[in-house]
Amino acid sequence: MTGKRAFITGITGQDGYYLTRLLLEQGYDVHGLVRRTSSMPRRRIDQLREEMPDYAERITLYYGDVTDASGVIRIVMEQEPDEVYNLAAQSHVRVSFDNPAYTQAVNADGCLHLLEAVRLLNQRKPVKFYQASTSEMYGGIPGTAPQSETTPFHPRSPYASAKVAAFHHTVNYREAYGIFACNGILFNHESPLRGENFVTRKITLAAARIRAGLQSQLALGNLDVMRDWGYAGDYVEAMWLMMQQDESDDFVIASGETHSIRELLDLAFGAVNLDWQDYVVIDKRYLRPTEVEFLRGDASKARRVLGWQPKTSFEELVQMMVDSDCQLAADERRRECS
Ligand code: NAP
Ligand code: G4F
Repeated sequence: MTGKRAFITGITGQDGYYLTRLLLEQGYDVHGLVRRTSSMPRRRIDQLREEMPDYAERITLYYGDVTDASGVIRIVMEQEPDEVYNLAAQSHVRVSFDNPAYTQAVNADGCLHLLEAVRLLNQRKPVKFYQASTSEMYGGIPGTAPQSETTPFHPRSPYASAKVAAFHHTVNYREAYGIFACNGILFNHESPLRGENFVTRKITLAAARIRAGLQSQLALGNLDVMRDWGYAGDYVEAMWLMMQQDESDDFVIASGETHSIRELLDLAFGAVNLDWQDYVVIDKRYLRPTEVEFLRGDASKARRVLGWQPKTSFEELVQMMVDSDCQLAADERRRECS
């Protein structure tokens, strides 16, 4: 047991699941912020509690919302965590064009509220802060050179602009108040627990459901983009490693490879012996007013300073997601037939 206490916003999300799992294994007590909704969207945390029954008692959840500064500050001051991970976000880039002000409130102001809480607590005891920054901040940078910590930002969506603001808030609190505050600039990372409206999961789920006879078509947007995709389970290790350093800093976390959506389609549909060209249609609803065409990260600083590198290849990631979605499709089919 480390006896350490972590506070995670966004604990119900994909990364929240993997980070909570890692921290419990490291001996932490994990405290998490959950939003009150009518439908209780806690399936990932419930899954974790079932998978790790001996650790279930060490997860404590609080109702709250990062847009509510008073609530966030009260929880942090009362619980006195050693480490705060701000993963909460309106995390869908396309949706951010429809809800720009809301995205700004959650993704930028939410971070500022957490930083204020950390600044106040830091007057009482040392506390470390992690901000979930993103490769989307590089956005429209021309060319195909890998993006590193020194690449300038060029946000191409309300999501990315808000994340750039949060990035700078984090750096500013580090410089102004001397608090331990770091940015993980994470490139796309996926898993079987990825939200179903992100392109990887949308594709692996569709491949599995089409194979099982549950779906006949897959509607997608822009197929011409390139992304640097990694496995979320590997990437949360980098978050934790950043927080174990003596000095806070900002790190790119990426696989260093880039792949097209067509390659992703080849792999996912190939894994279930189908040809995606027979099923994919283009739907303008999924296009974005401005697009991020090309992402490939240079994580050499993380390798050098943190000793971090990804363990899961792109091919293994897609296979893992297809296998999991085939299982879900089989369960769905059984339910339909019973
Ligand atoms: P996710 O699955 O969409 O999870 C987002 C989490 O934020 C959920 O727990 C969500 O709660 C919570 N949330 C949303 N609005 C909130 C609010 N107003 N107050 C409190 N909580 C709120 O995203 P993810 O993939 O795990 O990503 C985690 C973080 O990393 C996000 O900040 C994302 O922007 C960033 N990021 C992700 C990637 C990636 O490729 N996955 C790459 C770079 C950066 P509900 O369950 O109630 O919706
Ligand atoms: O899977 P996506 O929605 O992820 P995107 O936009 O790259 O954002 C994700 O990664 C970021 C890190 O770079 C995170 F910060 C962010 O929170 C999120 O996790 O889309 C990937 C690409 C885009 O270029 C999109 O235009 O896929 C293209 N795409 C094509 N058809 C589609 C679709 N994306 C989605 N979601 N749905 C489609 O039907």
